[in-house]
Amino acid sequence: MQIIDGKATAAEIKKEIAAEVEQIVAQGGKRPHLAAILVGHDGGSETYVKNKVLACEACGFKSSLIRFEDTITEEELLAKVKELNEDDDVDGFIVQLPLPKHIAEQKVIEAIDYRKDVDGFHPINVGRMSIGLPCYISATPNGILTLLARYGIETRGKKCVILGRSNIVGKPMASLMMQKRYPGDATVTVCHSHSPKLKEECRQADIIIAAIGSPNFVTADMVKEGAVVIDVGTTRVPDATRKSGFRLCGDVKFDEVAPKCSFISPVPGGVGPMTICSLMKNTLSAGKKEFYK
Ligand code: L34
Repeated sequence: MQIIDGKATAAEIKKEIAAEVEQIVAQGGKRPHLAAILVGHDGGSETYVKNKVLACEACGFKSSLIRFEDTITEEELLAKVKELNEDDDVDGFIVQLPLPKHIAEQKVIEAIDYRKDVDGFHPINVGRMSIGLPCYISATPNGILTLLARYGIETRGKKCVILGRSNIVGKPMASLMMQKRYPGDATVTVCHSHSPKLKEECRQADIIIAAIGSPNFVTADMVKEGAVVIDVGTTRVPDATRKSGFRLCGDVKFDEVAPKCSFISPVPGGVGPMTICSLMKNTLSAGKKEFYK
């Protein structure tokens, strides 16, 4: 069994990005600039956005963090999105999700200029991704593809079961794993809360990608000997023994599942750091105007 080290892989890639940025700047090019909008004080979002700002520093990017209280109106948020769309210094930006309930997330996502949508959430990027055109690919699925490739994990003709059908992970993951190239060419099954034979599907899987946000959902009896298991879950569960009062829990019951796996990604230190690293790659592409002028 081999543990997939997302933290180390992300660190390596950030070094590669930083080297490229220094080269761009040395040749008189522009330092990529990522802006992030954070609304409210959700604990997870605070941590993830802080990690994104730190990653920008590690890559040699300029970053701007724009904070609003959760009392902000939808109109005010949309006005900020418009301002960032029109700011020539900003190469790409994100609006960290989730947003407060009184704001329509989809409306905000669609207000972002797709040429600056480094999250890859805009329907134009989602559509282009699904037919294999150059575009921003959403960070979590792209981070998972990078891990599969860097660890040389075979995906061609493999049965891949994806647990969860969210717009930011499950759906794009399914479309990428079935794309006609490596990593991809897999036979993909998407399971969710209404799938009657979820356990049986998992037991037949060569690759399981768990993205349901349900702590310890995947147990040893659901995993075939030699399977590859990727854990996308990051749920905060109360833990009185920790200074923070919580610990991060994946969707996979790691201790009992790991011994059966050929490869497994841990939580923390697996997919999370790769999500941030993929956002950095997209920001570099945005700075270079790689996909859109
Ligand atoms: N707009 N909203 C937007 N873009 C995104 O790409 C995200 N996502 C998801 C939530 N909302 C978003 C993230 O940034 C999830 N996500 C994310 C990013 C980073 C980490 C986890 C999720 C991460 O760094 N995880 C670390 C542990 C961090 C901790 O200590 O809590 C890990 O090792 O898994």
